[in-house]
Amino acid sequence: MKKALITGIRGQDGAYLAKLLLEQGYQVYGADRRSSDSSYWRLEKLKIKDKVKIIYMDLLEESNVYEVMRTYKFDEIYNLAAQSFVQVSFNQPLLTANVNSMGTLRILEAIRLFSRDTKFYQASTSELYGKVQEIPQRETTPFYPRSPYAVSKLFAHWITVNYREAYGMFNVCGILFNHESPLRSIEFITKKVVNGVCKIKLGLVDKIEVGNIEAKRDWGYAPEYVYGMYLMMNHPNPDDFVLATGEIHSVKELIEKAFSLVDIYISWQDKDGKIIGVDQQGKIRVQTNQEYYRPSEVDILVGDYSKAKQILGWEPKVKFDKLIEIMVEEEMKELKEKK
Ligand code: NAP
Ligand code: F7E
Repeated sequence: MKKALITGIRGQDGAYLAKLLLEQGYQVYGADRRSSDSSYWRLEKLKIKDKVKIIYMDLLEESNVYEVMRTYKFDEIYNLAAQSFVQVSFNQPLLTANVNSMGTLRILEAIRLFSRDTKFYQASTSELYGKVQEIPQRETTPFYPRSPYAVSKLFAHWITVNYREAYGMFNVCGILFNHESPLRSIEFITKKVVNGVCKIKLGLVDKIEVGNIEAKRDWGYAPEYVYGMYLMMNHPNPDDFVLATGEIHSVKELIEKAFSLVDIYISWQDKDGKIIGVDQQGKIRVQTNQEYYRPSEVDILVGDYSKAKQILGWEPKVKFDKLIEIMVEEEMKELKEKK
């Protein structure tokens, strides 16, 4: 039985990956940091909480990381832990760098010293492309990060590659474009919009406030992306792969799609106060607020996943429309249950 460690076990991807690895017959360990909140709601929702062994390993605490590597000698480690919210990285750049960059290096050093046969997956990101140098972005596209988050992940990406080249370690980087699900945290735009739209439909709130609606992303479905992580780790040659859908949609389209699914006409107010359309009840439904703009934005991301398709046989089935349908349906169900 293979033994895998997932850092970031409480996060969206950690939960889906744990479920997948358990289904594949792995013994799954989840690395967690101490928190006053003892709930593991995502693992519970997927009905796997009792099957995952939780161990404490804060990426900021070097001795934790070393001790865990020395003790367990995992077959595979999936490093999903991160300060993953781009906007917060502008307010907490040092914390972001410490967790995302140094945290990754702490694990790599521990593997190099104590557990050399452990395979390592690094959660790299489409944010590395930032101010994009070509469209669509592929593995060979030069990086141009645009946030402290992206810069921190750039270090993590290259140090993972460097340890592969320097020490012959089995290290892979998955350069994953945005992937979403009902388990997404509320601060990210898909979940925020879906949650807000469903609450408006149920009469719980009047409007949502958002930032830059012109930004364009390539949004996929998280369970399919964690399957890609597993394929990368189980391929004979360690390499780096883009996972994406190849479809591009703006935040505005996301909002329009979500409102259309609950049959509500959208009325907008932009950040200069200009109103576009008023709904049947005379209400503004979407308000643009400067607070949600970023100091430097990533305007457009769209990935080319042909390498993953060719070498791993990976291909996404759930594209934008279906993704938003899944999220709206699940959100509506949950909100009605809570009511
Ligand atoms: P997420 O939901 O934000 O989960 C990140 C997890 O990391 C959280 O459970 C968090 O713990 C944990 N963590 C934060 N700081 C830590 C520390 N010091 N020590 C130990 N654990 C710590 O992220 P996700 O969406 O699942 O993404 C997984 C990974 O993929 C992240 O590295 C992210 O940057 C990267 N990524 C995500 C996407 C995407 O679209 N989802 C795309 C590309 C790359 P708490 O629960 O205690 O806060
Ligand atoms: O923003 C715009 C915002 O926060 C998407 C993380 O998983 O994917 C994620 O990072 C876009 C941006 O995701 C709001 O300005 C407008 O252009 O959902 P997001 P992200 O920044 O793309 C990458 C691949 C990761 O690696 C990250 O870990 O939407 N936007 N209005 C807004 N975004 C938010 N959050 N909230 C708004 O109100």
